[in-house]
Amino acid sequence: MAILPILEAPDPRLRLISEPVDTFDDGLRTLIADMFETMYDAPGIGLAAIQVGVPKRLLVIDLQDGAEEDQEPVRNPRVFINPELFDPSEEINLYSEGCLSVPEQYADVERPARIHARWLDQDGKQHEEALDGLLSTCLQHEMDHLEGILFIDRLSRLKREMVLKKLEKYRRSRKAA
Ligand code: GNR
Ligand code: NI
Repeated sequence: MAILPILEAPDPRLRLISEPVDTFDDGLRTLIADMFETMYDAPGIGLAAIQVGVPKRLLVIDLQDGAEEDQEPVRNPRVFINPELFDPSEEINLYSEGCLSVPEQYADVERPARIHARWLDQDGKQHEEALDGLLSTCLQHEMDHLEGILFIDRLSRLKREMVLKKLEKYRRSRKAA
């Protein structure tokens, strides 16, 4: 297993549209294991393959409930391959999102509160589920990555420019440290 480097904005590879996965082999299983290791190390609750430079329609999520309350996190690793979203709720949710590719920046993003999803697991088996709460938000955020979209693209231009300015400032402080 390996911790992979995470691409950061404005890396142009984050703008690629990812291609469907068509082979379910050991290479795919190794990539999935490395993505989980990279996500847990970051730490984050989701990771799309393009964030580690692989333009495939593959993402991993683990909300790790309890991780922020000083408890042992409860691990629930989930793999989504070639996911499709449908029947979004009219009700909209506001969540302060972050992204490992836009480090240390957070901003409120509006998304449908509930969504239906269809996807394949690492054995190629199909699943379908109705999702809500943070899982719904996180899956929509990850799906955006497959289309080359970052959460900052969903902010007003003013807010996006503020976040990008703060990201530059954070980068300078990180370099100086
Ligand atoms: O770790 C992450 N946290 C998060 C918080 C709110 C909404 C979405 C996310 S996903 C993010 C990890 C990441 O960048 N995934 O692409
Ligand atoms: Ni992200």
